Amino acid sequence: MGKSVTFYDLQVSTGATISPFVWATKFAVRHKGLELDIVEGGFTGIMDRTGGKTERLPAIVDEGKWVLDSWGIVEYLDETYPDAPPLIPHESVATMLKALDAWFWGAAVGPWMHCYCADYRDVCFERDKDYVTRSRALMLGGPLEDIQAGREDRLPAISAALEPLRLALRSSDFLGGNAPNYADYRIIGSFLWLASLAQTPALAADDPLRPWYKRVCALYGGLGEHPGLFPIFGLEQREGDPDLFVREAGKGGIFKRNTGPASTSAETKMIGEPT
Ligand SMILES: N[C@@H](CCC(=O)N[C@@H](CS)C(=O)NCC(=O)O)C(=O)O
Repeated sequence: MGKSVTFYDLQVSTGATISPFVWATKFAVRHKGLELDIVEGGFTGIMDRTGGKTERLPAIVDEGKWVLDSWGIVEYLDETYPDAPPLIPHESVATMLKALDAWFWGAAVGPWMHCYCADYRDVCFERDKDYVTRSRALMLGGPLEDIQAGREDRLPAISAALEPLRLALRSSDFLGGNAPNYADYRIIGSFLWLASLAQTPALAADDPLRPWYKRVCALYGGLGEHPGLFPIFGLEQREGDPDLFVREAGKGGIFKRNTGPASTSAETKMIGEPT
């Protein structure tokens, strides 16, 4: 057993972690070769559990030092353990990940929250339900059942919007290339947030993201394979729904490599020669 850090978890009644920030950080700690010494708990009592150190999780304690905030913890881990594989191998990864993560929250996490907010409350510990109902209704601007209603009409378009991620992961095992880095952990954190609560799947059974999802979940002895998680793949396309994903691999833009006129002649035939 290697060195461990004290890790303040945020769980639901199945015992699974719910927060995308906490999930990402669990993977980050394990990436550094450290073990997780979990302090269990749900949404209420965070201040009590942490001795007044924080209202939000994740938080870790390493050799007596408290470190707060998912991004703060990643910076701390890379600074403190420079000999272990880097989470952010180059500053460009941090910059691009911030763009990717912001896109993903706007395209998926926010819209999914509006599709799953009652499931989110229902999966919480009994003692957390009043607080979660109240706080999430304020966050989302209405009763959770009303906001979640009609989700079957919204889920297909959310799935379709994830094409940029599919394009990248069709030709790469990980967002980190041939090995995972913090980009993978950050994005899988949001998928696992969904898996911790979803009572109906959000993505097609044959979604091209599925092999990557399985690959990342299997890391570190199956860190993302908690038995309390629900299936997120299995959404069926109904008549009138948009395609849940694009079936053929990327053809345009960055994926359409110019190797000389033979590679562009068909297109030239269609659009005509420059005059
Ligand atoms: N910026 C923080 C955000 C953490 C955060 O918002 N955590 C949420 C869970 S997703 C939390 O602790 N919520 C407690 C609550 O809702 O009372 C980070 O990256 O760690």
